[in-house]
Amino acid sequence: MSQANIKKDAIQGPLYERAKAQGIETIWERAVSQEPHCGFGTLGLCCKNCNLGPCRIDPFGEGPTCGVCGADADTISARNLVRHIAAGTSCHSDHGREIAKTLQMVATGETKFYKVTDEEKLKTVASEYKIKIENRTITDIAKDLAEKILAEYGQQEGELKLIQRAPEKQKQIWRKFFLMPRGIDREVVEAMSRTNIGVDNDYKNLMAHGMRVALTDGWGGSMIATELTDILFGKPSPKKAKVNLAVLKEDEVNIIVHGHVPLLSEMVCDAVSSPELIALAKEKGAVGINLAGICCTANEILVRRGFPVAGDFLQQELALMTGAVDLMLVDLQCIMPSLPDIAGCFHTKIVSTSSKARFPGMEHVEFNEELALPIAKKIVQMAIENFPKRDQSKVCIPKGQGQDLIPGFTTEYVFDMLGGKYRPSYKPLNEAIINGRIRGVAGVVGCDNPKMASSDSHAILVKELIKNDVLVVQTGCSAAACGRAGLLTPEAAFEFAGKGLREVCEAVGCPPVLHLGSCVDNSRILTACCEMVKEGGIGKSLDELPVAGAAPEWMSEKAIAIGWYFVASGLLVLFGMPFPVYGSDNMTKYVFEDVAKITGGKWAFESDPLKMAKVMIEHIDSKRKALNLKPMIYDNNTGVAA
Ligand code: SF4
Ligand code: MSK
Repeated sequence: MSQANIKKDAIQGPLYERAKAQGIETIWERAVSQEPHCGFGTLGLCCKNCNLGPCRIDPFGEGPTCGVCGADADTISARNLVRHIAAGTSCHSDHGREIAKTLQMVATGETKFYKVTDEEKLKTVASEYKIKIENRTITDIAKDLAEKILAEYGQQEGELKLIQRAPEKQKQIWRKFFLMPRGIDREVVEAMSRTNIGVDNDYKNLMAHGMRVALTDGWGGSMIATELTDILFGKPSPKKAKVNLAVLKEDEVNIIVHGHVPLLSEMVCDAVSSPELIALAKEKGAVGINLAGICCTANEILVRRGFPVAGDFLQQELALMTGAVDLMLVDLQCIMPSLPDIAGCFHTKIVSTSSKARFPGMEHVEFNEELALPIAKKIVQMAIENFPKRDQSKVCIPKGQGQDLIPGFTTEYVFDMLGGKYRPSYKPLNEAIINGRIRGVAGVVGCDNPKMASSDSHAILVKELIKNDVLVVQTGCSAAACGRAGLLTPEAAFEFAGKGLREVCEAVGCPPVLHLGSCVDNSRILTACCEMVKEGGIGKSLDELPVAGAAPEWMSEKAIAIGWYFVASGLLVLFGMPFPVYGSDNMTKYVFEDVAKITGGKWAFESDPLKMAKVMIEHIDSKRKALNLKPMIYDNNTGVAA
């Protein structure tokens, strides 16, 4: 029952050894200390939803078969899963709400530190919300759009606006099976209500609502976050950048931004180029100010501004172990509460900034949009003032300058990249799939997790996919992992890609692995799939496309929500580890069989990255076969014939 495989990972390296030598505990020790994980929890068989319990079901049928209230394994595991989906959806949707609120403040003049950067995208999205565009100012359009979106969070009836982007068949399925989301907060509140003791006890009915909540995330909260961030800060575009802990500088003030919502980090990007702060840094003995990121804040400032990525989720503690971080500022999501303890071993200051996420042991400087830039400058100044306290004898930064990568691809950029300036279209991509130069498209996304046995699941999986001519799109920490492995460069096509994909990458000069941004930017994968359907020739609906998705090392409830919105949208999703349902035969059957009959989407769990690639490639090939597209040869490392 326990996950005995704690990663002995290349990611750990000398910084981990350093922590161990100094007796500093990191995620790897804590992971081991939790072994064996609770079997009831792993199987989804424990419930603490009321004070009659906590209750647990005996998976071997020798003990209790239901909780005190009579809830059985099906009900308990379904309720738990729906609560995970609701929590993940809440995170992404609340992120979207903060961006919408900022757009509103821009329009009403409550903040002067942000502006509408992408007017064209503002008009496009506003039209989808049926807002009048002609003869109106950008400010008026932005005000209406922000108001309509904020109202949509509490909308009681009707359908979300951006979900109308989906192909007709998906919308018909969602309407037929009552999966179509009405309002964002509404669906999450209903999920919490249904999962109370004595409310919804039918696992199928619970899971239908779970899918409705997940769809609210992908086509609602996350898509809103992506679209409005593009409107405020501009659409990302490909640019040269660097990734890994070597991007920290011995002779500069090192600032790390960590978390998810890019409202403060964008301001920090501006603050670090302020002449007076650079002068102050020099006065304090530094050569300059170096800004880098961790987790999805990193991805946000990477894809829009080209700032380097120091690391992903698993590397947040190791970044502090360099002894070279003068200040790490965090907002919310994926931030380990262990950070202040490690920072305390060095001179590093850690600053929390969100009223929603406070951490014992962290200094708090509360962010607000009205004073966004002054707050960012204050935090940068704190970092500079802290630089002279750095003990250079304790500094240990990995050698090198950081690995090159080209991030910043979007749904829209594919038009320009493949279609050319004068005939923007998805036709070249679809044609490349039809003629077999590209076999299909795979999204490889999500977290990293010390439970995974393989030292680098993301890179192994992605290399196998591109070797077999599958174009890969990425977001989140998975993109950072593959970036570190050198897969996000055009040159990677020559080294790792199959012949067909290599030719396409060579012709357009793009990497075989495209970085689309942060976790909320998984919504770009949905919209890109919609464009592929619209273009025609490779399927009339999302479930017909030769595409597949994977989160090899998922850990967050957000990943569960993301996985479910892709499956509910008709796609195959593989997780490296199962979510907790195996304790219920009915729920297991629901996940593996029943859901496919409803949405056309599928779940699979596989921890071996090469076998994972095999499942994805076979799925893509089955879709190609159904579309009568050219059959492909499968060059596999698993020793299993295709
Ligand atoms: Fe136990 Fe039922 Fe209460 Fe859950 S809801 S803790 S199964 S009594
Ligand atoms: S940051 S959710 S560890 S991808 Fe978006 Fe990384 Fe997973 Fe957090």
